[in-house]
Amino acid sequence: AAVVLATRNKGKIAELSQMLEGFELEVLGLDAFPEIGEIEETGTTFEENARIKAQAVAQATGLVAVADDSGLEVDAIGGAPGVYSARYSGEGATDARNNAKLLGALDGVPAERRTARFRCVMLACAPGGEELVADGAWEGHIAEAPRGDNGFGYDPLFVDLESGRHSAELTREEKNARSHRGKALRRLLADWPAFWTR
Ligand code: ITT
Repeated sequence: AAVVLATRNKGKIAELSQMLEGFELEVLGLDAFPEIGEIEETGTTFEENARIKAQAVAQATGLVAVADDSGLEVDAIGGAPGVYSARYSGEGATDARNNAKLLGALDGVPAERRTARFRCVMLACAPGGEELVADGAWEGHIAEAPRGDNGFGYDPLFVDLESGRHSAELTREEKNARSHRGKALRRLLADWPAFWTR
C-alpha cells in the first residue's frame, strides 16, 4: 500500500521517512504531486490543522495521506508559539528568526520557569474520509543559547528533560526515540492494521 506524507517540511520528512523504513508501506512525498498547491492552515488546534492537510492531500491523490501538525508550547509565554510555531516571526519566517524571537520573548526568564514541550498530532486520512489520529508530547525547557546542528525548527534551543541535551545535539535516531513525532507515529502505526487492511 502507498501513503503520501502531507508535509513540505524537510525536517519532518527526514524523521518520518527514517521511522517508516522497514514497514510494508510505499512512502510518497508531495513532490510526486506538483499540482497540489499551498494548503492554508486555518485551524486553531494541531488536530484541526492536521485534518485540513490530510484531507486535502487524500482527496487530491486518491491515496491515504498522513499529516503531522506540531509545535512548541512554552509555559512562561502562555503556551506560545503553539499552532503558530512555523509562523512565529511573521511574514517570511525562518527557523533562525523564530529562534531569535523566542529567545527575546524569554529574556530575563530564569531557568526554572523556561519549561516547554513539543506536541505533535499525526492524522491519517483515507480517500473515503476514514481517519486515524494519534498524538505525542516531549517535555523539556528552552535554553539561553542554541546548541547543536542537527534537526530543524526550535531544535537548537529545546533541551530534552531526560538527557539534558539540546534536541539539535541528538542524532536522528535518538530524537525519534523520544520526540513528540516519534511517539505520535508509533501510536498511529499501532492502530494502523485495523484502520487500513485493504
Ligand atoms: P507542513 O505544514 O508542510 O507539515 P510546517 O513546518 O508548516 O510544515 P507545522 O505547521 O506543523 O508544519 O509547524 C510546525 C513547526 O513547529 C515547525 O515549523 C517548527 O518550527 C516547529 N516544530 C515542530 N516539530 C519540531 C521539531 O521536531 N523540532 C523543532 N521544531 C519543531
